[in-house]
Amino acid sequence: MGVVMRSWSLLVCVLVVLSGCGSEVEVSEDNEALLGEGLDSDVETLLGSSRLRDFASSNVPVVGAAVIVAPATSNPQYAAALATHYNEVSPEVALKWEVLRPSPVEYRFGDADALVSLAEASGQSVRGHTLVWEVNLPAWLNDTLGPTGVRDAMLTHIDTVVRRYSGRIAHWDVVNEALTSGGTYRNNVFLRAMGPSYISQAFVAAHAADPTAKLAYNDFAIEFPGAKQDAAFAMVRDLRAAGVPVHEVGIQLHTRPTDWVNGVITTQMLRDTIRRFGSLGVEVYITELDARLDQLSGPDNFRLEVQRQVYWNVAAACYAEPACNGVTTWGFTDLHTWLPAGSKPLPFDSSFVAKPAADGLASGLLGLAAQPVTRTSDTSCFGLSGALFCDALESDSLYGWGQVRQAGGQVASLATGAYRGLRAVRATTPTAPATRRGYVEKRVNGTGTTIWSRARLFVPSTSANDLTMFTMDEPLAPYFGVGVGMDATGRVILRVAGTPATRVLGPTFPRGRWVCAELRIQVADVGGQAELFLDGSRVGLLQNVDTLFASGYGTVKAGIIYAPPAGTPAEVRADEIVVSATRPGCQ
Ligand code: 9MR
Repeated sequence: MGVVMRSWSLLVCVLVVLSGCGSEVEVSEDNEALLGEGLDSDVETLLGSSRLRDFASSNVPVVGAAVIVAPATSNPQYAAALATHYNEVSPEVALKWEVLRPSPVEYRFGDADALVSLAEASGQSVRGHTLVWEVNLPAWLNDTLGPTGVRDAMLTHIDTVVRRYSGRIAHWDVVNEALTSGGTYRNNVFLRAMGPSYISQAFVAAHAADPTAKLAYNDFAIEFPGAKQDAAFAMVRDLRAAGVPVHEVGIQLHTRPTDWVNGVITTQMLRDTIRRFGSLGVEVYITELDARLDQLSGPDNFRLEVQRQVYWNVAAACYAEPACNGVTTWGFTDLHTWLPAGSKPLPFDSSFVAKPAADGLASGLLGLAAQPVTRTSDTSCFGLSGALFCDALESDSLYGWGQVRQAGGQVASLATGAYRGLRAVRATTPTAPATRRGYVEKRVNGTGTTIWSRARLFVPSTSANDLTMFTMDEPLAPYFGVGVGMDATGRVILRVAGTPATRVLGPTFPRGRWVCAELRIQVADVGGQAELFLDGSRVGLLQNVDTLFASGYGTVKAGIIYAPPAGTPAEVRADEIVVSATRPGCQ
C-alpha cells in the first residue's frame, strides 16, 4: 500500500551539477540571485529526499494541497501520499456552507473535524477555505432572509466556524471570488443584503473569532494584469487603509499550459503580480494551482513536459518573490480533481506516482530559475484574432508511419497517428510513397483575417520531390487549400484548391541551404491575395485567390507537406514554422 514514488531523477541531476559533482553548468544572473549561498548543503540534504514538503524553505514555507474527505479517510494510498508530500492542506469542500450548514440552526463539523485532525497528526497546517463565497451555499441562505437575516447568518457562521478551529486553522480564505472579470463586485446574496461592506464585515468578524489566524482575500484570474487584478488590488488596499484585518492575498492559479505556451502568462508577469500585491503589506499565496493538460494537444510526453515547466515556473516565481509564502495545488492526484476527466492537472498521477510536474514544482521550490516554457518562436500568435492556441509544431503522418525529429535530432515520435515535435520537423523518407506534413494550426474567426506564415526550410540539393510549404485549411486532403510550394523541378508554385488551380509563381526554390519563406494570405476573403516571400524578397503575388473555404472551418495551418517518392533518401527539414497575425519577418 506504500506510495509509489518516481525518483526525482531530473532534479537530482540538476542538483548534482549545481553542487559541483558533475560538469560545469552555466548559472544565469537570475539563477545566481535565486540560488544564494548555502545551496550546496541544502542540496546535500535534499538529494536523498523524494518528499515535496522537504522542498519547503524560509522562502516558500508552505507546500500545500487541497484535500477531500472521502479518500483522505478511506484510501490509505491517498492519505499516505498527502502526509508524505505536503505540510499544509486546504479542505476542498468540507468547510463550505453547504456541508457545514444543512439548516440555519445546524452545524455539521464531521468532515472538517476529521480533516483538521488528520492534518495535525501529519504535522500539517490548515488553510481554511472558505467563509464567504456565493457558490455552494445551502438553499435556505437566500434573499428571502432579508438584509438583516443574511447579515446575521453570515456573521454567526463566521464566528462559530472560526472560533471552533481557533488556533488550529492557520489561515482563512475569508472572502472568495468577490469580483467579476470587469472588476465590479459580483452580484451575490451577501452584496445584495449588505452592499460591498459585507467584505469588511466578514474580515472583522473572522479576526474577532480568532485573532491569531491570517485572513485572506482569494480569487482567480488575478494573476493577469487588467481590470480584475486592479480591482482586487484597490479593494485590498482600501480595506487595509481602513484598518480591516486583511493579511493575505490568495492567487488561485487554475492555470492553462496553453496560456504559458502562448505567453498569455509568463513567470515575470506572475512575479510582478505577486510583488504588486506584496507592496500592500500582505503575504501572497498560490492557493489553488492546477494546470490542465486536456487543452494542450500533442503526445503525453510533450504535454507533461510543458506541465512540468509550468509548475516549475510558478514555484520559482513564488520563491523569487519575498511576498510569496506558499504554493498549494488544488488536489494533488489526478484521481481527484474538480476539472474534467482527462485534464490530468496535478503533480501526481491517478496511481499516486509523481509526474514531471512534481519535479518541476520541487525544482522551482528550490529556487532554480524559471524555465522558458516550450513554445513556437512566434510570440505574437496569441494575439491572433480568435486564436484558441498557439502550440509547438504539430506533425502527423497521414498513413501512420514515418519519423519526426525535433530540432536537436531527438526523435519526437515514431509515427503512428498524430505526434508533435518541438519547433522543428524532419521527415525522413520511408520505403514507400506517402505524404508527410508538419504544421502549426490556428483557429481564427475567419472573415477578412490576414495571416502571415513563416517557415525556415532546408531542401537538400539532391531533392526533386514535391513540396508544399504552407497550406491554409486542409479539411479533405493534402494540397487542399492554399499552399506555396515547390514542384518536382524546383519551381515555386502556388497551389489553390478548386479554381484557379496551381499557378507557377516563377523562381526556382533554392536548395541545399536554409531558406526563410513567408506567405501572406487573407483568409475568408473572396478575391484575396496571396504573396510569397523568400529570404525577404517578394517572389510571387497571386490575386483573386478564393480563400473563402477557410472561414467554414475557421482553421489555418502552416507547415510543410512533403511527398517523397518510394525509397528516396532525401529529406526536408523545417524549423520555426509560425503562424501570426503580424508579419513575423525573416532572419
Ligand atoms: O474543487 C471544488 C469542487 O470540488 C466543488 O464542487 C466546488 C464547489 O464548492 O468548488 C471547487 O473548488 C473551487 C474553490 O472552492 C474556489 N475556487 C475555484 C475552485 C474550483 O472550482
